[in-house]
Amino acid sequence: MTVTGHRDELELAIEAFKQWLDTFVRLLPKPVKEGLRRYWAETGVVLDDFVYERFDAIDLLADEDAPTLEALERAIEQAQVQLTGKKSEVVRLKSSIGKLDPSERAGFAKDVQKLEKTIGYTIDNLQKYFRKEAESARTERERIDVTLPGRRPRRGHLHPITMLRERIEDIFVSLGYAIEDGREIETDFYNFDALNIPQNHPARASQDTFYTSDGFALRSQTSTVQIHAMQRRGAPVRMIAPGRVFRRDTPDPTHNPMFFQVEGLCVDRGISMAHLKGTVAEFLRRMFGAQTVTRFRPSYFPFTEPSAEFDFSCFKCNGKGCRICKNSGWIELGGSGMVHPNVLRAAGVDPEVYSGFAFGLGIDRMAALMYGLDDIRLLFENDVRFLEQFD
Ligand code: 2U9
Repeated sequence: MTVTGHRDELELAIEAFKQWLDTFVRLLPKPVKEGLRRYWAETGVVLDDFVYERFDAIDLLADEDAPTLEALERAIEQAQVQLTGKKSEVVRLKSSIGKLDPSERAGFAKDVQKLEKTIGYTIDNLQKYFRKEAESARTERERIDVTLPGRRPRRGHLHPITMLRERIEDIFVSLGYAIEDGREIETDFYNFDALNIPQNHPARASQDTFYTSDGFALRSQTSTVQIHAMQRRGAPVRMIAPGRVFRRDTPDPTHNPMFFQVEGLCVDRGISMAHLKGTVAEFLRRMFGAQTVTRFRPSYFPFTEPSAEFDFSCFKCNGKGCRICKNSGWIELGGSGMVHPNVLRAAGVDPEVYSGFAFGLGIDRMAALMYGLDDIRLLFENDVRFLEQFD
């Protein structure tokens, strides 16, 4: 191999590096170039003149075509491998030094080393800068502004029936009543017989419910809870039993096969109809305001004797007559009466010693009245657009 051949190859390697620089510089948008110049000024690095010269060349790229800082960082990494790696021209030239004529060796080796240093130093410097810039761009992109208002999770709220049940419970707890809960699947005995509704009694039809194949029934009223409680604790008792009940009704705006009730029971020595009237009237005053008047109308229930339905003066018009009370001034709410001696007996309480009153009302019916709903089924559809109005 001739001496000039080696020199040519060295020249070619220098040219290749300059070409790489040219291509690279063309990729740089103006602000990046300016940033790089500032970086050189600040750090005081000195690179070969031909590096600086290339940075003064015109900007060919429109900013929007500019590669990302990450892409530039990757381009430099590739160049490092290509220009200084094991398979690079510089390394090949270095390994050929030994084969040279000894008179050429020292001079050529010096020049190859100089090129190696120039490339290494330049690439190193560029790499440092672009790493730093790409990193701060990443940090900027991923920065979280902790002063921005947060996205607040929407808070839910209780179902309107639950809210109303809790209000009713609070009133009775303050009157000294316990709250009792029970099972929704019952035997015939607790749902009917114990409530003085024997087989073939016509009331079984109006309280028809759902049965399981092995003879259990979905409770049609929460009185079942009160029978259990009296059996367990005996008299005296003061309790309310709120809960879900079932009836074989065809759904319509005022009926649903599943609905909610509250029933109250007070059993003690000497309990009379006066206690019933006073308790229901007090409950309704606390519920609808001190001006509320209550009235009782004779009625019939198998489990109470005597029995009465109760109405209260309309909370909207105060008895004058309006759309809500259908111009009557009164709103019908529930049923009540003195617990039938047969019921006390079935629950293990001696009717010769104790007497008691009981009452019942529908929570959903009450909710429909208070919120002006024209269809109680809305309460059970679980449509959030409906429910969120009761926050
Ligand atoms: C026991 C004995 C008797 C509870 C009573 C009513 C009358 C009544 C209805 C109101 C509207 C049911 O939800 S509704 O359809 N209830 O008319 N409930 S007396 O009597 C009892 C309770 C427990 C041991």
